[in-house]
Amino acid sequence: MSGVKTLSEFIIERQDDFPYATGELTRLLNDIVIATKIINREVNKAGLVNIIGATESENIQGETQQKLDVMADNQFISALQNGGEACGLASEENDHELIFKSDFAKKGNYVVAFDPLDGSSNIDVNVSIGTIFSIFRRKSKVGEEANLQDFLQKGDEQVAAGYIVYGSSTMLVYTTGNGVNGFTLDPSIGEFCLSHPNMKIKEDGKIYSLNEGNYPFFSQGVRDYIEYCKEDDKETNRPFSARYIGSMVADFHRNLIKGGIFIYPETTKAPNGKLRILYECNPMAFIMEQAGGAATTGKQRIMDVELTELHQRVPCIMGSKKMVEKMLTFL
Ligand code: AHM
Ligand code: MG
Repeated sequence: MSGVKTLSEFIIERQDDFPYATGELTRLLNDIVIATKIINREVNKAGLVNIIGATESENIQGETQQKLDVMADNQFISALQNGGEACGLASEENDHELIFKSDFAKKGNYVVAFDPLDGSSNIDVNVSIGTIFSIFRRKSKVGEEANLQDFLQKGDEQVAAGYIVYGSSTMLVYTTGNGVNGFTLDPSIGEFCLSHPNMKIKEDGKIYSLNEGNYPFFSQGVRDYIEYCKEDDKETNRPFSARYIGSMVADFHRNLIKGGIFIYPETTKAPNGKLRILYECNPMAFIMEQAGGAATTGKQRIMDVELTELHQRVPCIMGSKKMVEKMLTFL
């Protein structure tokens, strides 16, 4: 396979970049990759088998769970539970953190937070969806059971984060704090192959992505910024293009590649916005900053926010540095 670098080869090659280079994080990333390959397989045949549509249950946030959400969640749980590197996990689909009880798992050094299938409203309509993950070193003692505090760490404490976008091709993008690299799944060999080395977001862009239907519920500052995006001004490349898929992973991925800003602000209906910091905003903020972009709540850097709850929400503004800086002048 000359000229092709697989994700497994790349992870091993970069192992020494990790602050704790014992090979555990490498194995943990590999466990995650296996889960995502299975999820990818299921997502790809979603219309053929009885796996699209809603379940009869809701998650703790009152959202109806889709069958694929639950399938993806289960894939992650079993991959991490059996892997031995993680001592616990937290996910969008589980009300509370899941602490692994086996002696084997208690020796694990890491906890993982994830959104197994992001963009649930797009599942049934064949539009891109994604998976997001975030990895921390535990705070609790190795050998004991993990606890909630292991998950309530600031974004700055992440040791790795990534996402998978199930789109026209399936891509995995991740960082361990040494830049961002992207891999495309080659279905013929079942391997993610390095396709986007050292990803960098443009300093400035001309795409803005937000759910403008919420305009009446936005603050005056956000409304003013939207009006700014639509003004006609050749010198600053305006009007910008509006692009909004409704899958954070897909919107983020496009903006990362083309330059742009992704916004999910607070609204009068949702004073902290919609997106959850632990497994949506923090991992994406880590990737965004590592790619040279910026990620803020509008008031502070996302990765500086203190966490007090597992499913805590924060307003989210991330993308090309100059666009984020410009937006902040309106807020
Ligand atoms: P989900 O995790 O339940 O799918 O919700 C998160 C998604 C994001 O992917 C996306 O950015 C946002 O919700 C879209 O929300 P809205 O439909 O309010 O625009
Ligand atoms: Mg989500």
